[in-house]
Amino acid sequence: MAPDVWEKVKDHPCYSEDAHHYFARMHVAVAPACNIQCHYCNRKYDCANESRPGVVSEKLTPKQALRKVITVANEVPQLSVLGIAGPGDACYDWRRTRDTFAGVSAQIPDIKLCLSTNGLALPDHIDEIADMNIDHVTITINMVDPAIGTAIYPWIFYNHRRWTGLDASKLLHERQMQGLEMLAARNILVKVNSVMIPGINDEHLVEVNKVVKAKGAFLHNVMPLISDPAHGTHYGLTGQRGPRAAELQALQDRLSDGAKLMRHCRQCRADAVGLLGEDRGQEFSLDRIEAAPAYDPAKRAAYRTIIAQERSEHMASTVRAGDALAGAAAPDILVAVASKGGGRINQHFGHAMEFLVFQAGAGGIRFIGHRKVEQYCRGGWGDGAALPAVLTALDGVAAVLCAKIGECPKQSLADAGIVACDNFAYEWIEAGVAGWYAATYQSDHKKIA
Ligand code: CLF
Ligand code: SF4
Repeated sequence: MAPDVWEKVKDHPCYSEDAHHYFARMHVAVAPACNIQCHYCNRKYDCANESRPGVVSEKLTPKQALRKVITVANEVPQLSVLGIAGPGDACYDWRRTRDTFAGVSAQIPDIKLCLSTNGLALPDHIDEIADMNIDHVTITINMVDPAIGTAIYPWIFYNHRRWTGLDASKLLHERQMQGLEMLAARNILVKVNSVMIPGINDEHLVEVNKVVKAKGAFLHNVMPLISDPAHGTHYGLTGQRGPRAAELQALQDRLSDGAKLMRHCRQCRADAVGLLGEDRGQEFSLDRIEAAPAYDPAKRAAYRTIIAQERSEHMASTVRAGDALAGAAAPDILVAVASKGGGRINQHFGHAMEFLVFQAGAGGIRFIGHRKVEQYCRGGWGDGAALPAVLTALDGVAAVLCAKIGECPKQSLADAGIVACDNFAYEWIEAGVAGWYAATYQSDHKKIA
C-alpha cells in the first residue's frame, strides 16, 4: 500500500482490518433527514446503510454532538474516527453534517472524519468534503442496473420533486457513479457498502464490485440484509429474507478478485461508540455527560504510544504464524476466537457476544468474518438456554479459542464436534490459531509465538 494511503487508513477501524483491533469509532446522529426511501429502512430506526436496526437513543444538534465527542475522546483513548452514518443522509442534511465536523475538528484536529451517504446529494458537496479534509466517504451502492434498483428504492426526492420507478433508480445510479468518480479523482478514499438482498441483487453484486473497483473505490463492504417484521420495513413486512452466513461468505469469496473487500463490518448502530463489535453508546447519553467538557488529549496520546509498539509485535507474530502454517499438509479449517480487542485471545467464552472466525490451512491464516452470539454467562452463571444458538452460530467451526471456558459449555461444544481450548489465553490471535492448528494437525509442531 502506498505510504500516503496507509497513513490515512492505519488508524481507521473500518478501512484497516488490523486497526479494528486497536482503534474505535463513534457515530453521532446529527443528520436525520433523508432524500430517498430504501425498502430495508424504517427511519424510526437506525440507518440500515451503516447500522443494525435499533432505535437511535438520541438525535443530536451539532453543539450536543461536540459535547459528546469531547467526552468520549477524554474517556475512550482508542477513539480515532468520528462518523456520521444515519439515520438520514449526511449529504442531504449537509448543514448539520458540516457544522458538526467543523466544530469537532477545531477542537480535536487529529480525529478522522468519516461520512456515509446514499450518494444522491453527494456530488453537490465534493469540494467542501475535500476542503474539510474528510478522507473517508462511504457510498451505499446496491445496484449498477437501475432495473434492479426499482425493487430496492420506491422513490427518491431530487430537484424539488419526488421521482419513482425506473426514473428514480436511474437518477440515483448516475449520481452515485458521479460522486464516486469525483471523490476518487481527489484521492478521497471511498468505501462502497452494498446490502446483499437474496433474489434481488445478490448475483448482481458481482457486477457492482467490478464497476466500483473500476471507478476507484478503495474498499467494498457487502453487508447482509437485516430483515425482521418487527422493524416495520417494507422487506421485513413482505417476508424478504436476509442471506445466511454461508451465502454471504460464498459471495465474498467470489468477489475476492475485485475491489478490496471489507469482512469485519459489524453493521453498527448510528450512535455506536467504541471498538467495532462493542457499543458503549449508553455510557455517553447527554444526561450523563458534562455540560461543557474541555478536551484533554493526554489519554489518547499515551494510548497511541503504547499501541504503536504492541502493533508492530502483533504484525511480526502474524507473519511468523502464517509462515509456520505455509504448505501445511492438513485441511483448511475454521477457528473461532473470543477477543475483546488488542489483537489477543483475551475473552472468556461466556462473555463473548461475538466470535472472530479465521480460516487456517496451507494458505496461512485468514480472517473471514465474525459470528454474533447471545452472551452465555450471565453474572456468574451459565445460561444453558443460550447454548443451542451459540452452537448454531458456530456451525462449521472446528475449534473455539478463548481465555477461559468452564467444563459444562466445553462438553456441550465437544458434543457438537467443536474443540474448546484456553491453552492460548492472552496470546496474539494468529499465534494462538497457528499453535492450536499445529498441535492438532502437525505431529512435529513447534511453539509459535
Ligand atoms: Fe462509521 Fe462507517 Fe465511517 Fe466506519 S462504521 S461511518 S466507515 S466510522 Fe464500519 Fe460500522 Fe461497518 Fe460502517 S463497522 S457499519 S463499515
Ligand atoms: Fe434509510 Fe439510509 Fe436508505 Fe435513507 S439512505 S432510506 S436513512 S437506509
